[in-house]
Amino acid sequence: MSDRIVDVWGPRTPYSSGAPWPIRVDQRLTVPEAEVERWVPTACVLCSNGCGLDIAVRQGRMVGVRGRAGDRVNHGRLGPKGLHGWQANASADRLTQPLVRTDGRLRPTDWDTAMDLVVDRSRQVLHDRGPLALGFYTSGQLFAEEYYAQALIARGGIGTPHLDGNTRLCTATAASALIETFGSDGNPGSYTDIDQCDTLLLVGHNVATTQTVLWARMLDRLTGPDRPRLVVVDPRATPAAREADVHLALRPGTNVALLNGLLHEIIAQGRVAEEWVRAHTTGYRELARVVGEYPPERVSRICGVPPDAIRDAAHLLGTARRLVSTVLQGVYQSHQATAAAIQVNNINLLRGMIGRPGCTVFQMNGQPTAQNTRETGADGNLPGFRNWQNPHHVREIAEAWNVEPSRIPHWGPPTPAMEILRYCAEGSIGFLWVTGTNPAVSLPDLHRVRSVLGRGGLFLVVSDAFRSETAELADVVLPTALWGEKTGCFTNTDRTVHLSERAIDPPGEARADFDILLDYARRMDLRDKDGRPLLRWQGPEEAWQDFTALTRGRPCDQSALSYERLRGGGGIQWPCTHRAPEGTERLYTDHVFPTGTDRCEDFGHDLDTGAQYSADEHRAHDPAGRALLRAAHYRPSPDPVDEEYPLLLTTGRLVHHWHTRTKTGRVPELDQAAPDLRIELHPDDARPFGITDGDLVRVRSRHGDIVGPATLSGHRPGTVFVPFHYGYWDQADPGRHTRAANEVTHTAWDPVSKQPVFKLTPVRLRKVADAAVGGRPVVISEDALSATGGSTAAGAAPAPEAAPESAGDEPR
Ligand SMILES: Nc1nc2c(c(=O)[nH]1)N[C@H]1C(S)=C(S)[C@@H](COP(=O)(O)OP(=O)(O)OC[C@H]3O[C@@H](n4cnc5c(=O)[nH]c(N)nc54)[C@H](O)[C@@H]3O)O[C@H]1N2
Ligand SMILES: Nc1nc2c(c(=O)[nH]1)N[C@H]1C(S)=C(S)[C@@H](COP(=O)(O)OP(=O)(O)OC[C@H]3O[C@@H](n4cnc5c(=O)[nH]c(N)nc54)[C@H](O)[C@@H]3O)O[C@H]1N2
Ligand code: SF4
Ligand SMILES: [Mo]
Repeated sequence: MSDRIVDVWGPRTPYSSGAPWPIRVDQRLTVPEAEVERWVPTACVLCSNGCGLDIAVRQGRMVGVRGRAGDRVNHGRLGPKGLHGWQANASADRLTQPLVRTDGRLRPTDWDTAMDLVVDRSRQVLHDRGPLALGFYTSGQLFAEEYYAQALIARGGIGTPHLDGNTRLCTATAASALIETFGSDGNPGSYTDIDQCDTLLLVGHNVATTQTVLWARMLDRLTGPDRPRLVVVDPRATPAAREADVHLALRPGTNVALLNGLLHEIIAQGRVAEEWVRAHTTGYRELARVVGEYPPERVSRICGVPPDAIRDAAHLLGTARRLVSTVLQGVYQSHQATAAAIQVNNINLLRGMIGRPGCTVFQMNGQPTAQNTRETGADGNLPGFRNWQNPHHVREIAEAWNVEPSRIPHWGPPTPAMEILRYCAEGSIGFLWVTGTNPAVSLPDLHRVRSVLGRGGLFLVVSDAFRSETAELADVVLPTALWGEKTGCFTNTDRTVHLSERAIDPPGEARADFDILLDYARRMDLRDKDGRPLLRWQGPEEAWQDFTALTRGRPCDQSALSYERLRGGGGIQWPCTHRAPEGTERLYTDHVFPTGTDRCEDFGHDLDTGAQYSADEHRAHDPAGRALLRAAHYRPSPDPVDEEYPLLLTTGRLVHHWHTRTKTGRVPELDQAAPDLRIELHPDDARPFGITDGDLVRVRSRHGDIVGPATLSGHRPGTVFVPFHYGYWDQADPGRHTRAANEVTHTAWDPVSKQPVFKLTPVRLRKVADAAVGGRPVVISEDALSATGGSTAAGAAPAPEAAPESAGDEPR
């Protein structure tokens, strides 16, 4: 039996550049293999890596999983969540009946009663106040067919722009960064680029923890014969940072300065691929002018890293022959999210390292199906990566849906999640349907979120498989099927699409979201302009056919990607067309980008203010197929530390838990590995308060506070880290709100992507109790795990010391 609880990445299978990543099949069964009746193909939905796996079924129950040896993503491997997470499906406390609030309490009822109530309220609000009074807040964890149904219902049926996903909290910046640089969403590269690169740059991406199988792939290269060089930009000494040649442990919130510094040095060291840049990009002169103001000494003062470390890192990037860069939440959940993410694109572009084997940037996804939320138009854009400001694009959708173009809201951009919440707070939205997300734990500033979602004038519908903290606030709770209990497709970070087949039945009366949405559309009597039902599908396959037909000719063209093709295979990368029926490994191999005014997904934004450019502004400088080098100056966080709140809180993830733990908290192996909140402090910050390991401490911000045991494993003085996984559903007193990281965070977002800032909250500390008295035990910490992370190859330099925090002439 594989143990990925402690041995998170499993045994090393080193390989060299260009060789195939060796196969290693990870499997976990709770019955003898001979007793397995069926293996049902799917992929893992516990992160954006999308590892191919088969579900073992016996007597109508899941009894295990096995990584698929032939899958292009994982070559058989599974991580801790992939191997164990499926057990949550069988928890005794799954929702099996709809619940409706009567006399202040949620009580079980039948589907007709619940759906009638949902539909009556929708109609009443629609009739009395119009489509703008209805909102939909969805997920990055449903299937493409389900999002497409939501997009059709909200944008084509009801006619509201208020549809967004929790992808707004997750990878809105990935989409923005790709669109602003390349004209369209969709990662250019392929995981096979990791097999071929000679240099890796990880920016704000704790890959060893959050995409364990991807890290296993990187680690197998790092322990192989021709080790790639590794540069890590992260304030914390993550497992990847400990393997790095250069670890730039920057002050949180200073990404733009640091990346400008790297660009400055790449230019100063004469490492620009000048001819390529001239032929395939625009904006070099302005970029060079701006980054010219970021010599290493200045950057060092802003970011708190030694100037030589910046030079060393730039030297590695500048001498790379094949560079893969990755970006995730350390960038996306910061105040200059899009501006910073774009600078990583710029590094690859200045080096001409895009659209070639071993050369790419990954603006990473987090959730398993976030890419589909974006492709189907269930978040801030229109289906098929279409531009809401392009009348031709709107007409294409209107024709496919057979509705008037005026029905589809396109007078302004689709509403981002934080704005939907604001409309709920102000009362202009009176009906909100939440599917597949738990905002009462995952949104910033939970005091506000609870009061908004619990507001009397808001009718709240929640579709979930469990009675989450958000479900507790609902007027109607609809019990849903989970992964493994329904069929649909989803797409990972490197554009690999998998078909996930139903393996078992959902418990009780739980239903697939797809079926619930179809039922809603039918009961709402949503019709096209000829009076025919708007959603005419019998099952998800027909929805998939319609959706993929609508992608024809767009960058995410999946018009040849049928269920049939997806069956039995190892995942197929889009674009998948009749000309490329096997899929497409890499985008932009001809170095032509979808940036033209008539083709692009968006006309772009001012990176400082977020102001949207118009078609005319875009056309005046039509990049016509060139990638855009966009420059940005560093701006200090608008919410800086001060004497009262002298430390910076950054929040994020632990390896054993998934988000608000509705799944992983119900799997004993995962739960026991990390049973409770822990507050990671640097010993220097703990000392003045007499705080030692395990002591109970309070972390307070201007917005709220939390209490938990300290662990003195912090790497950077002045930085506190707290995982955001722990809410209240499994607490003895769920009304005591002192555990979720988002009690402390505040409402602020990136001006371009509108993604909330979760990584930068000024806080102060206080000791509450000694470990012996009130502290709770800290079980498996990630530091203990990293000991198993393979050897550091010879030649790897030690991580440089951080510069003292007090140094610096820069405003903070
Ligand atoms: N185990 C596990 N895996 C997951 C998930 C999970 O919940 N659990 N969730 C999935 C999802 S949806 C997502 S979005 C991904 C997120 O995956 P990651 O982005 O890798 O994870 P995070 O822990 O949110 O943050 C990443 C890193 O950002 C660093 N950071 C903080 N501030 C800064 C800064 O100013 N600059 C830089 N450069 N770095 C900074 C933090 O120290 C942290 O190590 O993980 C996915 N995988
Ligand atoms: N402080 C802080 N906050 C953060 C972050 C951070 O780093 N720090 N990260 C942000 C990010 S990147 C993300 S992605 C979010 C994640 O935040 P959430 O989206 O709130 O996280 P989950 O716990 O995954 O919630 C998913 C819900 O959907 C349910 N569910 C699962 N499958 C299905 C299904 O098929 N159908 C339906 N209807 N329901 C289903 C689950 O039971 C669960 O209640 O959190 C964000 N919040
Ligand atoms: S890396 Fe992600 S997709 Fe792969 S097994 Fe782990 S959680 Fe699942
Ligand atoms: Mo995410």
